[in-house]
Amino acid sequence: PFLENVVTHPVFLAGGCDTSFIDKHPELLQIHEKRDRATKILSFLGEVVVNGSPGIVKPLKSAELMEAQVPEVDFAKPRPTGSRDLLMKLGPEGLSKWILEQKKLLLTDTTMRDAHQSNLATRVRTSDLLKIAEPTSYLGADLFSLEMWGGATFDVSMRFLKECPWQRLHKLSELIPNILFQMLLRGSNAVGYTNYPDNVVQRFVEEAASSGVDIFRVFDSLNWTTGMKVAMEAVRKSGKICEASICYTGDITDPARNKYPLDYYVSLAKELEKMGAHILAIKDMAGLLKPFAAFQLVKALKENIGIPVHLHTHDTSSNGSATLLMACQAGVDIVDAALSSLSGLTAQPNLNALVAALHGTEWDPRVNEDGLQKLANYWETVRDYYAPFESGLKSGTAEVYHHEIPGGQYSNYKPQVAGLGLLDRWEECKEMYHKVNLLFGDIVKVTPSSKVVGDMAMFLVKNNLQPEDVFTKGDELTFPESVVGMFKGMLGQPYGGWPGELQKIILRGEEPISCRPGELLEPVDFDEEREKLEAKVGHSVDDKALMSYILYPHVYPEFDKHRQEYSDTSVIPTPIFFYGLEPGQETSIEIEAGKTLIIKLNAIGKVHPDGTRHIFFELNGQQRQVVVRDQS
Ligand code: 3PY
Ligand code: ZN
Repeated sequence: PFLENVVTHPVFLAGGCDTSFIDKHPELLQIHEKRDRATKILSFLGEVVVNGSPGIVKPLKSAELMEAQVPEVDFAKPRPTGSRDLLMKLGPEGLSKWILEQKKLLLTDTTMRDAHQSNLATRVRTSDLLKIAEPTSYLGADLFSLEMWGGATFDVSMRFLKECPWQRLHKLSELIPNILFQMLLRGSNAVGYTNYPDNVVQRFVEEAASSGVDIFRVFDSLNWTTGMKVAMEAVRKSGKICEASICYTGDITDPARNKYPLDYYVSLAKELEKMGAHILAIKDMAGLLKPFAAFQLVKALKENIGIPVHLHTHDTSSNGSATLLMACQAGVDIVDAALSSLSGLTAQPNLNALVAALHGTEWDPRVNEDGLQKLANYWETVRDYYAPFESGLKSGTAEVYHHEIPGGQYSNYKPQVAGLGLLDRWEECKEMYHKVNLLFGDIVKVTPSSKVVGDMAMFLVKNNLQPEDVFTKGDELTFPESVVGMFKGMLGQPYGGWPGELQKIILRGEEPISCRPGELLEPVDFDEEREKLEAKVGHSVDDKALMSYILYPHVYPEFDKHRQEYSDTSVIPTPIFFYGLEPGQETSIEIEAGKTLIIKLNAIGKVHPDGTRHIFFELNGQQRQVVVRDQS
């Protein structure tokens, strides 16, 4: 208010003041900026205190959550060199050869991406990743890679966590410069749920590569290699590692499930090798690859292709560790696992236990076991912060071999089902997922095709329909948009084609496409989109923000609005961010290096007749209040 009074004073406005000292002391204005940020943070905290966090039905008490202990590491010692240093030295082809020469089993730690996507609905926040980043670069230096970006993290970080995914990537790569960073890229769906024009996929890959991603695990949700071409070429062009995936479904050991036999996977792998993959990934997104099947598959792949094989599975059945060990015996080069405290259930098998099991064998990964335990201990405490996002699964379940729901989808499908008021019919929704897969012709189910199966299953349960009803009542039904799009060919072509009669019913006479959807989509005019976005958010945007907007045109502006209203809330500790403060509780928030706000909630005022409340805080010892509308 003081500053406002000064700058609106007639003498000041008439130019009667010598203000040149302000030009010489820019820090004066920074103080104002800092204050402003503090007010915005207080407004956000007031909002959480009064209205809670969106989507959290049963909040925890932040004061009861322990602070996670960051392991002590001697940072004065030089940082150990790691796989990223190797990539710089050898290049992607050289690294691929180096992998093949290793007898030891190489390990990818998925804790920072798929493990929390699968067990905690992708909710792990950047601040929790950053706190453990530097210790990870020392204690995990012998790991082959860290999967820490892509998949659902891009969307969820903006949509729910109000964080910038690019900032996460950038900050992590500064703190962990020695270990390869790996992301999951959904082919022409990039990090979204729909096909994007080719120039968007290309630009996204360029941007991600220059921001710190070293390995791109590319897949197509129907195993349609044509749909992987643009992304794979873009990765190769960026000079990074192109890891192309075969997505595993069905059961090669079950003669009754004969749509996807061993040969199917081997020829797919050969094709991807020809298309320029540096590494082949077996992407077992639902954890359907049983241990003996893993042995057969890996052995056949190693006999038929000349690039390394990297196995990704999920532990939903709790057979995951056995699958990894059998793959190891068959000669797999790299496997994915998660630090013990975030492993298991719908996520990856336990990395620490795997290391212990292989200790002293010919495949001994020779990593810092004690160091990995310390990292796992940190995550054990952090996991408690995210309890409301757990899937509810208490143990492994062989039921996954029946419903085939991917691990990354399971913890999302349940809240979606709950959102439709169908939680009491959860068992039915899982069974319907199975039935819809058969209705669709037994397809590969992974984002986004898995989402379409889920959408259709929920649609049928909600409307009290069975798959057979689609054939008799199809004309009267308004199918979910995602289902119509998929049958139109907008996610590509499934192996064996779509069931013809069903496709006709769903498309109502509209002709499906058989070409690559990207061929039909107009290239995006980036300058035009930038102008649109800048007009929408009222400020200039950089290339990364523009990319976020192009991929998520509705989510990005909401995220930007949050930033303008509340500033960068990713700096707020997770317990406070989700669950707020109790009266009398104090917290400290480092808004930037060396600048900390000490905030205490003093009291929550009564609701005024206009529906607002005053929230009384102490900020660095001074009384402050904010006004919040009570939504209850
Ligand atoms: C994703 O696409 O997010 C996945 O994790 C698929 O398994
Ligand atoms: Zn996965």
